[in-house]
Amino acid sequence: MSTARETIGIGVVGHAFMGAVHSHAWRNVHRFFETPLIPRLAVLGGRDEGRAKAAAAKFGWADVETDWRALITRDDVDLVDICTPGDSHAEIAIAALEAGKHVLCEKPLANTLAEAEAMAEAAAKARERGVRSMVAFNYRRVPALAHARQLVAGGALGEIRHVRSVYLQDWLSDPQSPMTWRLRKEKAGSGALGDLGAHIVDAAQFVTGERITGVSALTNTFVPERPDGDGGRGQVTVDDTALFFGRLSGGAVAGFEVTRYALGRKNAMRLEVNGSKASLAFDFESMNELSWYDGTGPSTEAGFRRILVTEPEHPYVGVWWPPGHLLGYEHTFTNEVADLLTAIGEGTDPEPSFEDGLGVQRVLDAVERSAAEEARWTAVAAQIR
Ligand code: SOE
Repeated sequence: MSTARETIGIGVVGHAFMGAVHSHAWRNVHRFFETPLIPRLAVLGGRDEGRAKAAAAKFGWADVETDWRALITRDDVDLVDICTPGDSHAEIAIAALEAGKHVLCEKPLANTLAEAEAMAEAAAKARERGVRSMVAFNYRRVPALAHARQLVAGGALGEIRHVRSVYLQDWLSDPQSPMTWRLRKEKAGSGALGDLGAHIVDAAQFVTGERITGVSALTNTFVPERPDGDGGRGQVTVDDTALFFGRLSGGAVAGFEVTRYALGRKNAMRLEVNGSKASLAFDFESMNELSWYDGTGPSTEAGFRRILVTEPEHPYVGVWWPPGHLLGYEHTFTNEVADLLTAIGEGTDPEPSFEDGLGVQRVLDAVERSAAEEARWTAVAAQIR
């Protein structure tokens, strides 16, 4: 491996689940990918100094800051990675971009459409100064989904007719499960819709290369209050589930369902695309596989077959393990930051951009407006670029 690669100072804000998985990615990425830049784990941000220090020691960060404002202006930080709840994304991202720092921001891009618009505008201005930004839709970096996109783009499916995607979890099924920030609108923006729906909207648009142009939606909150952990009860102010269908710009129809109440489904992020020549299907719980049906051959030999997406020719796989030696959730983040470092090093725009994140936000916003009027058909405004 080359020793001449430059380093880039990283500052991560937040050290819970996403902070941990991003830390893992930053630590390892250059050991597998020949990225033009090597991350320097400069500083980890967290409001509680003791907890931030413990996390920094565990994940290998050189220093901590308890105030994100101090973190984003440090000279040893070139890139700010935002792993906080959605209520702080816009403020941190815009300030970091204005301070000349590249930004990676967890999904969904923001809690509101107005915030997402402001972020996309700040990203466009920063781009003119060579400052890059990316929203962290990590499922784009699952090799099987990246491969699915290539198959669609290469015409292997023919004309796309149906897209169906669900994202099912079950961690809220027990009404006694306690409150968390994810159930408070002021913190999380929305519930299953923003947390899980953002992923499948992005995945559907990414794999098909098309845009959702309108939706009709229903949402529901099954358990309106939960134990707050202090002996009291807290109000759940977000959706527990969202169900919506829509049209794609290429003429296909699409159906989506997200929930945190599908008992037995732990992280079932699924996508199926049916075209005029073939169908493909993906399930994150078997993330190294794609199901593939070729509709062009003799019907007597037709049937779904399993493609094990672990060949070195498949996207991202070549730097990892030999065929059949499976990848996991954490690899998607390492693949993601590899793409980001490559774009920054080469002076190109990483994807998905904040504009892409805004596009997803527009769909989520249309879903909420439609659901507020019991599934009224609601158009999704076109992208700004
Ligand atoms: C929780 O529902 C969660 O961690 C999401 O926030 C992530 O984006 C998803 O990858 C797994 O589930």
